[in-house]
Amino acid sequence: MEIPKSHPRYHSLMTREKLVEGVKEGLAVLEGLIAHGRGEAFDYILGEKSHDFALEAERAAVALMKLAKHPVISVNGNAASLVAKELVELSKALNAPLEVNIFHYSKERVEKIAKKLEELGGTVYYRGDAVLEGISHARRIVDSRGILKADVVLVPLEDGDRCEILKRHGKKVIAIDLNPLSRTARMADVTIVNNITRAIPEMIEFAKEITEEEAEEILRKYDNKTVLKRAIEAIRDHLTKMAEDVMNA
Ligand code: PTJ
Repeated sequence: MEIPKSHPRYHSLMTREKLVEGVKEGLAVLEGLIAHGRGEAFDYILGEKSHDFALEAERAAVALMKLAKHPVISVNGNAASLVAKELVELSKALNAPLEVNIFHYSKERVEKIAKKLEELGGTVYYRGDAVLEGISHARRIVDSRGILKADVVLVPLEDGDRCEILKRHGKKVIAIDLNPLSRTARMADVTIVNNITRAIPEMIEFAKEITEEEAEEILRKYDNKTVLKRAIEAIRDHLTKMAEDVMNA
């Protein structure tokens, strides 16, 4: 579909189109469109921008991955449809391999996502030769070289019990989720309340800038509870402003 650049919702519509393409290519599932709609709604009431609390969490996420022994970036259908190229770039910048891990499991889709990332130059794990004990659904299928032995896992765009289980396995979890109220957002060690389409490019820049020394300092000062609180307050403040704008119009 041709979307004119002058359209007031150009970026949002282009992102939608990417996801629709992802479904057509067999990378994402139809449920991914519903999940995206939820994300869009939160993005809207957050003002569709990278807030200071998101940037702070992105810096902490990069710091955590820089200091990790085995950082891994988990990729699902939505993430692969929206930011495949950027995920490969981040993976290289942080020396953190990508692992395909999907909720609505099919071997064919795992391979399609892996192929797309590999074509872009990514190091991708998708052997599925190990199981993460404690999870009953398909996300338990992991790669013994990746999530199984990882000490830090970046999990973009998911809500469910995996974050809790990963933590029970002693791993630190970084979530990217526009919904600060989701279980994953509340349980993660670092929660990036931002659109993945903005968060990953920003993280690539931080990965180039932050030294290991700085990483330690960033983590010493970081408090995820405060970040979550600020995200929820940002929604409240944005809605208050919108209500005032209605009255003043
Ligand atoms: O490819 P699969 O099979 O692994 O399936 C992927 C989906 C996304 C369908 C699956 O993980 C799922 O059902 O996710 P949930 O439980 O709907 O959670 C997705 C979360 O991501 C929600 O809290 C959304 O608000 C959030 N979200 C959606 N789009 C974005 C987003 N967060 C950041 N950026 C987005 N673009």
